[in-house]
Amino acid sequence: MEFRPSLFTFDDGSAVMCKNCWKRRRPELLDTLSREAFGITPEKPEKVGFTELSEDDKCASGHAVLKRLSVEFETEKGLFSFPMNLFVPTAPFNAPSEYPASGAGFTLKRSPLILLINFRPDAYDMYYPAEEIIDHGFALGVIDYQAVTTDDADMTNGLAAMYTRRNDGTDWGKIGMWAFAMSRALDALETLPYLDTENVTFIGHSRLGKTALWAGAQDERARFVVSNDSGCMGAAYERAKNPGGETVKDITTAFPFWFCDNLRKYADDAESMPFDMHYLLALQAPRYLLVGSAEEDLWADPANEKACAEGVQPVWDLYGEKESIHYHLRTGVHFLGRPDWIEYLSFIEKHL
Ligand code: GTR
Repeated sequence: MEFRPSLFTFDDGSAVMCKNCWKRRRPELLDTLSREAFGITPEKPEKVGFTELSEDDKCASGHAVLKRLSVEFETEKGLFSFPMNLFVPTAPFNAPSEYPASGAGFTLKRSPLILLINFRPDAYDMYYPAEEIIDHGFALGVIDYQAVTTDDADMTNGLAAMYTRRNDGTDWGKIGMWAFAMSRALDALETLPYLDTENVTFIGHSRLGKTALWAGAQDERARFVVSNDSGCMGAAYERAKNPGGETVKDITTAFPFWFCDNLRKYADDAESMPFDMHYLLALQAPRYLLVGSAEEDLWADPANEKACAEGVQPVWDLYGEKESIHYHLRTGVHFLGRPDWIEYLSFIEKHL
């Protein structure tokens, strides 16, 4: 028995040898993570739309517009919506006006999209240097995670209330719901001509880094997936934790509602899990995967984030991709700040 479940062994025991086999292995990994970790995601809604609530054309000293949108879609129990802030860079003054914005006097520049799932509703916030991201030529969509559903055990508010629960251990947890919102935001934004949705990035920090990874695993439209300090049940292996690292027991005790109930079966015995977090990282292949850690963030177990990011390279090898996984370790503590963004933006820019 291998130390960790093998990425390259089908559930029936046969070997995954090539790129085509990997395409059949992928749904097995998704199924395992759905049933045992994050819960089963509802069907994609048929139609997703949005309403533009307001537009600020003086944002970032005129370098961008800030649109406040409401993303809307049908669920099992009726219409659901959540707010999103969308920054779109404007074209230089007097540039040809391909995508005129409603305010006139400026035009929107077609821009690759970064979708950030964030901790707060503020349109300017300490987790993202908005102007710098805009100046690098990116549009930025920001979702306030708790406007989707609250970060607690209450399954009766927001998106949590919109689908019937089966109570069989596989009902989705809050991470699954936040991840679902990221994909629905992308559904809505995909229709906008001024967004380059061939070059979409999903990004999140910490619990929202876990969320960005789970969203990227399920939604292959994200060409870049960034996990910042996602740690336990994110980018870090759960077996053989390093001293100070958060364990499955810790996380299912403090935050059981982030996951499906089945995960709790493994609280005292992570070794018996039918997966480890290389499943989650491998599901990003062959796209670009960026994993960031911070030296002092021992709770997230940087060494195990690095080992896991390196450990999945053989999946990218099937595609002949040698430079698509980017690991970065910076000094300091648990945070998504400017140095992290600069690292990610420069990597993404090189691969647009
Ligand atoms: C911690 C949690 C981590 C991490 C972090 C965060 O308390 O144990 O798994 O997600 O919260 O999201 O800031």
